[in-house]
Amino acid sequence: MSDLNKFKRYTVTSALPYANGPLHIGHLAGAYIPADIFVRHLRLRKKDVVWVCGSDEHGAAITIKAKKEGITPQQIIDKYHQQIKESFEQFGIAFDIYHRTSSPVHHDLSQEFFLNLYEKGEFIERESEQYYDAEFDQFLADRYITGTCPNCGNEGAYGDQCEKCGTSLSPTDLINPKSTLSGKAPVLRLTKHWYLPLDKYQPWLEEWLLEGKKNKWKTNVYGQCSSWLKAGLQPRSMTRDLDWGIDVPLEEAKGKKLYVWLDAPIGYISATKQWAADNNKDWQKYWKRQANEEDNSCLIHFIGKDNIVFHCITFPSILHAHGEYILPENVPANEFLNLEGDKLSTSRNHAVWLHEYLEEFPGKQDELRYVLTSILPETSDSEFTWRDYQARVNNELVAILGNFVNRVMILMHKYYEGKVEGLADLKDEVLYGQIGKAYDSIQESIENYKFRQALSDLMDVARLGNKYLTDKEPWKTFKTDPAATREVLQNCLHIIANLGVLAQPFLPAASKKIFSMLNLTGDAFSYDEKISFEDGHQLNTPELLFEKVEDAVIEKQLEKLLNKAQEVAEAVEVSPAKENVNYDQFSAMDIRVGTILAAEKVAKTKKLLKLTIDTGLDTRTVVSGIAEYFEPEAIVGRQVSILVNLEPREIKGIVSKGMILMSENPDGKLIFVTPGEGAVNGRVIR
Ligand code: B3M
Ligand code: ZN
Repeated sequence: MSDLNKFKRYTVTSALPYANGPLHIGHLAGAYIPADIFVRHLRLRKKDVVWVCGSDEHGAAITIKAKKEGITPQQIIDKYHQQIKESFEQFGIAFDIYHRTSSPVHHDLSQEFFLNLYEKGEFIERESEQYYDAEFDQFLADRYITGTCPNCGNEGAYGDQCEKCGTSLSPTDLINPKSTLSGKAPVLRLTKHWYLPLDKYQPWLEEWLLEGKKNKWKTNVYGQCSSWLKAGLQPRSMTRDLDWGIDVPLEEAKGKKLYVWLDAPIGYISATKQWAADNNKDWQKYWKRQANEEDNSCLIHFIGKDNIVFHCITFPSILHAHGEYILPENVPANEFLNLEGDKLSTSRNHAVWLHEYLEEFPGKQDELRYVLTSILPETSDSEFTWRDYQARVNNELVAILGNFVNRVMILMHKYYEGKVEGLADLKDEVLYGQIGKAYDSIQESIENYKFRQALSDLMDVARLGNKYLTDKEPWKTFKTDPAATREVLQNCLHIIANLGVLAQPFLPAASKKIFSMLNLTGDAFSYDEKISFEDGHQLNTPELLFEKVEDAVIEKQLEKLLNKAQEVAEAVEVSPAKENVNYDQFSAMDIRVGTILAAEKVAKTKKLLKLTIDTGLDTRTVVSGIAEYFEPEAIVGRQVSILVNLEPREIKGIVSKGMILMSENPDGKLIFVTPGEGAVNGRVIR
């Protein structure tokens, strides 16, 4: 049995979704379905476990969405928190609490954390110059400042963006800047931010992560961590000059907010606090180091791969710096789920939305759980297609599991009016042994985060049942050997009951249906509860566990995806065409394939990254205004298109040679213009 068994208590977390849009199948496959299976399993093992989640309600994700919908951040979070919470509930995701980071408990705890680190002198304090409104006593970030766009001359450009030409800006880029509060010209003033010295924690992290977790963590997770450590960690600012978020609890930091990635993971702890208060528990047992190490709780974070750095580097560093908290035992992050050959995308509306699925497929939660569990992106990206959904439901759920249960139930009713006689236990030794093995292997797989394997082992039990029934052919012996016939069918009932038990973490609704058909009561059957039938036990009327998915249903979904893509394409505003150039003008531009070798933030800027590019001609530096959209760590190794003969320009003291070609998605987020597969550094793009 796995390592997990040494713990008395479990604290399980799933990434807090941003309350800025509905949930889709990618979310489910990343951090929710795996955790739901894991937690249901622990509960069946009668473990003490709390599973927390909630809405992440701070950060640019929220304010940008509010701006886009023309409502306040508060309205955005209220709207989507409610919708997300309801979708999770209807889908049957069984969190102990679905909390929110706008709650006072959370604000208090986040400030407490900040102060704790502050008082220990953990933060590095650094100053840089930013615009300030002396009359209103406030720094002017983003929309608090307007001026003339240096790009298109629009006089009403904001401090973060010109809405006319779409250029993204910093306040210091604006010509004739004005405060939107006082209408006056701002002054430059130094502003201070507080940085977490990740470089200082690096030796500790290396020891904890590289030594401690090497053999236990998934290779995709461990690999990402070790490459960041190899690149060397840098201090990271934990405060922002923003108007939405949690106040930095320092007199001298008035108007500043905590960085969203400081407060969000603390959301796990505040959610636990709220749950404990509601349920008469002690939250500290689930989060703090106990006097006796063996009494510590086991902390597991379920997340998607884009959140690995925050859960494996930043948050553990914060917990470590604080000192009183336990650290994650494992972070079984999943890779990404694609949809119909393309990345899931909120902005392109290329997604299967959970609330729409629940509406269009009422009562079919288990079908989606099943399909997504079978294709979980556990070790690499995977893909959802509607045809595959149909095939898995029809050929597996209906044809294997549903069919076995149904055949047995029908025969039991046909031959014996649904009455069990004699035979309380499973009598066939071979079957008995095989089912026992399935119990072991399924649990072992779940505890090692191999949910696809566990599900496949569960289906093997149903296959075993079908084979047993087909081999024994009770319909042929009914007249000639009544005792043997009854034994075969009642052995099958035992297989069904065990399927009911084992299916609980994966297919909770089907498993309830099974118990109800068998007329076995009880809310949840733990693994070690012995299932037996009393003499004279009456079965209930059979009902179908699953229904076939017809072609028309699938075609409708495929059409819907196409229509959505069409709508989005039509809604995107396209800037007017520029004047013609001749061929020579075009070919004068030397555009090549290159690869990003290194990336780092340019000090004292929000938007700039210093990139080191292998252009095939040389290795050179390019300063690019993409820092708001990409984490430096995430783009190293990426192929890009680069204009190599642009005149060198000095930007913030760095000589930039060339320009990376970018475009934007419908939300205005910058995206790379990526060379196609097989592109080679230095080759000309023409
Ligand atoms: N709100 C979700 C995301 O990056 C982010 C997770 C927070 S977990 C503490 O999509
Ligand atoms: Zn402009």
